[in-house]
Amino acid sequence: MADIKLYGYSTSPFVRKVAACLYYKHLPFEHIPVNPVDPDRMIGFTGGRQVPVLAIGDEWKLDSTPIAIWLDERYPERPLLPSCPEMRAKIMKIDDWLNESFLPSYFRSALDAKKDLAFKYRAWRLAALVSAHTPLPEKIRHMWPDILQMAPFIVEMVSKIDREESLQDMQMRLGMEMVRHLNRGPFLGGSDTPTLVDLALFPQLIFPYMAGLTDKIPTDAVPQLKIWTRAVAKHLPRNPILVPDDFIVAYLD
Ligand SMILES: N[C@@H](CCC(=O)N[C@@H](CS)C(=O)NCC(=O)O)C(=O)O
Repeated sequence: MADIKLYGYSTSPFVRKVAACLYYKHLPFEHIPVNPVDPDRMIGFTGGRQVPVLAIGDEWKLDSTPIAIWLDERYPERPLLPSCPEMRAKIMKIDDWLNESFLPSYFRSALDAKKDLAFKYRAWRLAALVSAHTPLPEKIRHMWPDILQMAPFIVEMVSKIDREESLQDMQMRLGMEMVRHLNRGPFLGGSDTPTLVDLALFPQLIFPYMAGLTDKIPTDAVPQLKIWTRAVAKHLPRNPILVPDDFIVAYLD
């Protein structure tokens, strides 16, 4: 089998999405950490700064969803997308919601945050997680709260969000949409097996808890979502978030 390499940093939801797809498909891969301050060193060959990048042998691809489609083409076992056209269209629609609304909402909460102590601690923790793989200069780590609020890709991603709606209303709406997408389950879109969208959403929900940014999984307050989280977890390793084990603060019960 060709060597599979996943380039990226664990703090990116799109990188974690691709990692979860690889774990779900039982495909061994090497995680190549990319320093977000100096991405060229590792992914200069792409001509850009965007992660995730997945390389299979001599070929490589950008963009989490096209990467997942490519993985299914190359390795059809344990498909990420259903073969039934109707179900596939449904999953792709949920994936659009994840890519365009749900995941960017996390970047909005960083951008709109007051620079209070709680925000600074979370930002410094994120810097420590990046630094665990690709050491950042101390000065850069200290500046991480400012860097998060200035990063051009974050500013650009958030500029596409309608900020007329308050952050709190947006988070509430997204939570309700998540429950609607779960349908009757057991997996998103009413699928019987996990798909790309479960593997994109799950690491995002558990990352802050496992990596020491929050002390709860907020969706655990909703019984259907708590059941769904544990059902997805059964298909993945105990630590599927690309953070070194000794940085994990809590595991799913
Ligand atoms: N549509 C892309 C989005 C990837 C993305 O936004 N990656 C961010 C990290 S979360 C990135 O590489 N930002 C650095 C940059 O673009 O300069 C995907 O699904 O993979």
